[in-house]
Amino acid sequence: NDKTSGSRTIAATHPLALAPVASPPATVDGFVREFLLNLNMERGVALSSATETDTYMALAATVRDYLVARWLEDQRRQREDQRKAVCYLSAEYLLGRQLDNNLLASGLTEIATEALAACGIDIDTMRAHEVEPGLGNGGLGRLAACFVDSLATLSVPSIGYGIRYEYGIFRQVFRGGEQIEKPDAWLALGSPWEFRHPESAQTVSFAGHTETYDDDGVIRSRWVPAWSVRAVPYNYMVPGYQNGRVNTLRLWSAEATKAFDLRTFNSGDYVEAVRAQTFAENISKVLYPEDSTPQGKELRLQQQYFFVAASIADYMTKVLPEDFDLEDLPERVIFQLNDTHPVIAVPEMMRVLVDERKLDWDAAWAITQKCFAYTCHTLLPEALEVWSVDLLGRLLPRHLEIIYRINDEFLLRVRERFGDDEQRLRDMSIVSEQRAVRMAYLATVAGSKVNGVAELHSQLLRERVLHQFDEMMPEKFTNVTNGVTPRRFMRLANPDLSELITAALGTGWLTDLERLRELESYAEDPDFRAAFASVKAANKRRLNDVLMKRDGFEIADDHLLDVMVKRLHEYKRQTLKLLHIVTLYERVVSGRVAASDLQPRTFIFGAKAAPGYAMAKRVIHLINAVGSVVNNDPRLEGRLKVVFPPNYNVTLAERVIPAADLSEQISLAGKEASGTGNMKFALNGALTIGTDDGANVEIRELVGDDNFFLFGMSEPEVEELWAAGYRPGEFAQADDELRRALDLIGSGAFSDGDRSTFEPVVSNLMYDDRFMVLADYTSYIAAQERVDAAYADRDAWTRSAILNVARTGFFSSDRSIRDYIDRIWHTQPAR
Ligand code: NTF
Repeated sequence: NDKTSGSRTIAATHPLALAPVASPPATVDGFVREFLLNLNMERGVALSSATETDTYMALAATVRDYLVARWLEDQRRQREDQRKAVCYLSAEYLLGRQLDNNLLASGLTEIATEALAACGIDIDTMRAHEVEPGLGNGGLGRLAACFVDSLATLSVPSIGYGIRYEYGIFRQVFRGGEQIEKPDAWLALGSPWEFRHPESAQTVSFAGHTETYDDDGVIRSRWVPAWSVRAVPYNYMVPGYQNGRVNTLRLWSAEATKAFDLRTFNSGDYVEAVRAQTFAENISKVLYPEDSTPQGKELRLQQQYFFVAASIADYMTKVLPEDFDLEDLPERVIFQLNDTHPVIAVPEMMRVLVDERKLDWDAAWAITQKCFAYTCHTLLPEALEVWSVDLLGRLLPRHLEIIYRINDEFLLRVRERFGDDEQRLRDMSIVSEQRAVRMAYLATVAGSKVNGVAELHSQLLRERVLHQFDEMMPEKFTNVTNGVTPRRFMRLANPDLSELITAALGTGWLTDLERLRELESYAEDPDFRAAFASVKAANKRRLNDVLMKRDGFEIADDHLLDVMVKRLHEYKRQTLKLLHIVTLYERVVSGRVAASDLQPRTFIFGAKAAPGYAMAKRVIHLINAVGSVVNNDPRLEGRLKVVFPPNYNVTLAERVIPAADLSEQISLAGKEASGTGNMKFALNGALTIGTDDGANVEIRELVGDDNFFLFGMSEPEVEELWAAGYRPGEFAQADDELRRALDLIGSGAFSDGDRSTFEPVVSNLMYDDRFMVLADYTSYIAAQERVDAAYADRDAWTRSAILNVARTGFFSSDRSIRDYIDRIWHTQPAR
């Protein structure tokens, strides 16, 4: 096992063997031939007897074949040029389906469509056959996926490192309106996009103890671990958009080590050896389904260390040349920490440099500090990861020692700078008084830069969450506003709009999204508006077809499509949206408003709740309960519909977002770090109703107040109300309709008269309401009335929608990556 074949040099003489095999010809004939080769030679089946899985696998392999030569060439060049590279460390990559994206990137969509048709295969069936890899929870994981797309499109030498979870985010089903979680066996039929490389496996160790030893007169520490697992890499190609560039995403899978087996076999316990195997494989078994609220579970820490230790070892031993001078490491690589999940990489790098490479501590620390940068994705204090000293000491004893030393030296610097301010020292200590390691602090101390993900978020990070760190080292703090890839979320998700834009602007805008500005003048052109409106209408019909087939839901043509899709979390305030729906319903059933006076609306929800998050699950139940009452009450004359398709994922997002008229971004100001769904909606011509939170602030500034429905308290107003003592009941007293809506829910109207089912939701709002739903209700309802009024003038609405598209090119993830390069990474594109 130790004798890998990966690093030996092969002296080839045949001219054909001197370079990678050329890509198959990019013609229909070439594609058909390659496809049949894969089907016959790899799958071992004839076209006449092939199943859908056979043809899908052969198709994927064919697309792969077109990309491989470029991929190998890019790797060769990087070895030759050794340009500074980005190692993006992320515990999540929410990739979405691969086939269409890879066809688009390689410019093969038309050829493949024709080639398959000539083989009697409908390419749409193939698209639908793919199970999306759901290796992420929500925004954070999807952002990582957008970033690897942009990194490749901008030809940035980079590797994405992560975990190949055997089970991704759970599949959500509803039973009696309640969420049930089902395992996501996305690998059941195998994944055609990956290359497994067992010969490049890394060993990752855990537990045991540390000791000192005399190394030729130098006293050194070393770690004597108790057990280890093998980290086996699976490589995925990440093609840039039609630029011939192919980057690598390397996801690690845990397997049992031979050494481990041997030890147990020696003790004669066969069953124990097999159990050990399962134990090892558990590490990459399943994605933790918590979003914005970490689980302090041991297995979770194992996952984190597992993937960063493997990634650092991979980079240091396989990517770096052998004789590399480690002092130059910061000129060669930057490890970007995607939130705190990979922060254990910091002490791991120190361990490698000090214990293994035998650098002295100060030199190692100087290098490490320059090689890491940290992105924070939250403001919720409960979302900042901490690990108990006990757990760390048990699982990673050497890392705990290193963390203590980093902390000691840091606190010395704090003392030097601020004097013996004991309170400050306690506040800033990486290890808290509760004997917990604050991973965000460790990342801030270690990283060369710390960035938030939207202007407001970065500002609040500096002013609140990391205020004392900002006082001490303001030069570390910066902002990089999030972005989304226009390839997936415009070109693929909204082909008709893309065509309309290309007809107006020509090509090139997909990689230069600020060019959407040129659409501003088209907003004044009635013909263009008509064309834009008919694209939206077609997208609604397409969504109708998808939802009809998927869940039996109908989307009426003349309804305003009002969409709230995102994880279920109290701070995001799905209950505020619900209170709006219940208010409209109550107005009609109480006779205060005639159904015929309602603007017809369909409310779409998509949301998964963390399986252990009871309140979030109850809200899901309530949405479904309100839906089944509202959808079936004849008094509404079909003018309000609630549609909650289960299992919202990237694939469904690609259908829902292009059809939306109204985008709901209604978190309490100061709670949503950025949001990225908000960007996708605006870029697809939905108007936003939103608070001044996260990237909403920047969206509103760009599109203008006339094209955005702002409501709710600002972040300073939120703070002020908290400080004054927030009593939600007072808001219910002050607004008659709010009280009626709450009473209706509490009365059991949506639970067959059972008052207890949703009582916890109502009393939580009345007596606790951490996220101030009731305080923002009145302003929200008023804003919704402005929405109805605006929608009544459909042409003016369309004009606003076009201006949303025209003015939000800023939110391309290409721009985000350029900002990372300018402000943090300082890398150059590949040759
Ligand atoms: C999420 N953070 C934030 O809640 C979103 O506002 C943001 O758009 C995305 O990150 C991407 O930056 C998290 O999921 C976590 F884990 F950090 F809380």
